Amino acid sequence: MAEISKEKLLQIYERMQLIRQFENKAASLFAEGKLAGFVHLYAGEEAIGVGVCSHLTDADFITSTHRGHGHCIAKGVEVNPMMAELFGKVTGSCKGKGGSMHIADVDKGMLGANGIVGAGGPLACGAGLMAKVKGTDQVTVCFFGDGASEQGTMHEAMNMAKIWKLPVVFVCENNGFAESTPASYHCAAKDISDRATAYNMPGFTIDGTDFFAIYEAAGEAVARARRGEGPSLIEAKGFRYYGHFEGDAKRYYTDAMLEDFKKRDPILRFRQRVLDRNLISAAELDAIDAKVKQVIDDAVKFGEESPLPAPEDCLTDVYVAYA
Ligand SMILES: Cc1ncc(C[n+]2csc(CCOP(=O)(O)OP(=O)(O)O)c2C)c(N)n1
Repeated sequence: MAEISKEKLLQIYERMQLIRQFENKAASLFAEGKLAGFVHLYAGEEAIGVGVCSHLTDADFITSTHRGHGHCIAKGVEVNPMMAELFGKVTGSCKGKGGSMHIADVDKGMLGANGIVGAGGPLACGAGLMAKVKGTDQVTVCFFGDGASEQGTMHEAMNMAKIWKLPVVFVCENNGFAESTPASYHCAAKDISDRATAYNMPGFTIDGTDFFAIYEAAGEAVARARRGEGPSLIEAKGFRYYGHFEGDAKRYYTDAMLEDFKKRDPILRFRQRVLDRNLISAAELDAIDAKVKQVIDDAVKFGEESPLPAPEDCLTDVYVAYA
């Protein structure tokens, strides 16, 4: 922790709060019937996205999942176009044609949320191969879930990344469930990171609610990739507060589990740690909470007041023109 400046710690806290408040707002907007389509929320996993993306620049890439809002914010995508995208408005990141599950911002290196479980692995290898062929030092992070870890695509991607020594960091966000199926049921391995051995790459399992553990592990993996030493696999074990998607009855969550989640809340843990060490004052953190609330309220207003795409533009930006 000593090497993280106060300025950066404040930025990290703000990003995590931005994710939390964006997701809480998305949940209430969905409940009010204002958002169409599927919405999968990332609240509870903030430390993973932010801990990893804190080591990346706009020139680096990430691939995401169906639970992609947190990855977008962690990578620096603006919340106004994100919120507008959820509303399906023309000012959205994808001009309102992608929705929650397809938010992308290539200028920020966010290659897109993705409804196909396990699809991010091959995409990350593509971005990694591009960086390798061009000789840049760009790193690609592939976020994927515990459920996705069972997909053949992820195994193929990890094998390919290793044999071609691609600058890719595989980050498995193990929130304990694939939809309602517990990881203990669907996963034959003790830890998903054990599979790194099969691909002859470094593999670690860390606490996905401990920002500082993630920051440290990701820092090493990103540096290794940037030095041209190839891929790594990080498994971050945590939880998600919300159900698989908004509308999920969450019958697989017990009261005891929800109590346990609150005790391990990654934002509260971060807050406690910086307060205990007198690195940031409670007043400074509270000021960030208030600022973020305003940013989110403004984003909702922006989204609600923006126009819908014109009907005649229905097919533009959907298919790539073939010249
Ligand atoms: C190829 C494919 N198979 C199945 C689905 C249906 N599906 C959507 S999300 C999901 C579970 C994903 O679980 P995990 O990878 O652990 O991510 P999490 O939802 O926990 O973030 C499944 C099976 C899909 N979208 N794509």
